[in-house]
Amino acid sequence: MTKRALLTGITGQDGAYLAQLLLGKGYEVYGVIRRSSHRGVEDHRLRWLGVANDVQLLDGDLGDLSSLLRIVQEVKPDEIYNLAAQSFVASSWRQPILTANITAVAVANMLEAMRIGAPGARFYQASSSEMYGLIQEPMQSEKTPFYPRSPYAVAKLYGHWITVNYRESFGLHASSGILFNHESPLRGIEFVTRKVTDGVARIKLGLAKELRLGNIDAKRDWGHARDYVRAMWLMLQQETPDDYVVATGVTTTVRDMCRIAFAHAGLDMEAHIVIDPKFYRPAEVDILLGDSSKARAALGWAPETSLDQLIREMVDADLERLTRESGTR
Ligand code: NDP
Ligand code: GDR
Repeated sequence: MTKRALLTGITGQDGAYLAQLLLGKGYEVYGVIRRSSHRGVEDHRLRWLGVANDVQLLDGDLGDLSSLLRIVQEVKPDEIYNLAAQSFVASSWRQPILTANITAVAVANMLEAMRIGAPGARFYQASSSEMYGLIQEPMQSEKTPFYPRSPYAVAKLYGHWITVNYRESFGLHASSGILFNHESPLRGIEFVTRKVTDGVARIKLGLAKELRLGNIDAKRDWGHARDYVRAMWLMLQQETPDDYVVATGVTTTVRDMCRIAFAHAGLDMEAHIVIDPKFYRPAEVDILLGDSSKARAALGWAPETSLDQLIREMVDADLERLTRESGTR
């Protein structure tokens, strides 16, 4: 029997890589797409991976329970991956209520839609290392206490706990992946890695002179999205639902990540970076470093891409795209 997977957030970075992975495994892949999104622009990631014609997109919005119920009843999915969110931390201070509605409360919408429409399905919730916030332990595992530092992280905590609660209350096969930062050439341009690789490519091609950044002393545990969606799938293949940290176990400053990008393009970083307080956040997460030993042991998961390889791949992709777009060669 062909398995059916339903993805929210299919037009985002992880949705695109996960759709590609699942199609490769022979799944029928369905994705929720909001009409307020401009199709053609918003599914550019699926096109970049060459899978846009192989997925079936259905109108819906995470904030609209009726649309989710209809979709779940129509698709009858075996697996549901809830990836949709207002996912940009900096925006969550500017749009705290929207962030709460979509990143927090709407997780209950998706769980309710599954409980009513497809109670036998398996559910994945996209939880986040941002939930650790103000760090309580040098390496963060499933047992580390949470201390959220942004409206986004507060919202993700609700999503995390409502998933655990539905598992414990209703016996649903619901798992939560506490994923540390993961990036790719398909990363949104507002996130720091992509902002840097796009900026470096622009400077290299003479399209820009400087790159304005905020707190470059922040440290993150960065991996490749392609590796991380594999962990999502593995979680739903387990007999028993559970929560897992997914991380590389290496932390790097934004400054050193920039160093990799500038060096790869043969540019002098000090000559181009400008620190702009506009990009400082009201409260910062200074450092994240994940302990993914549980996922490694129970799922047999391990990351396959180093930060060096990841950033070089992103710089190359941005150079290629901008060269094409600007007609520079
Ligand atoms: P993106 O920001 O790239 O994608 C977010 C997706 O959510 C988009 O497809 C967007 O659709 C969709 N979406 C937003 N609002 C709604 C809505 N109201 N109804 C339906 N869909 C909506 O995120 P990523 O792919 O990077 O991340 C996937 C998930 O994992 C998110 O929940 C994120 O918070 C979480 N996460 C991400 C990490 C990372 O490092 N990437 C780490 C840990 C957790 P549209 O195209 O229409 O805007
Ligand atoms: P993050 O990712 O907030 O960790 O959330 P982001 O790339 O936005 O920031 C990482 C760190 O870089 C610092 N920084 C800047 N960030 C941005 N975006 N722009 C800048 O100019 C800049 N300068 C410095 C930030 O202050 C921060 O410390 C991501 C998202 O994908 C979440 O959805 C996800 O849950 C977490 O990762 C894990």
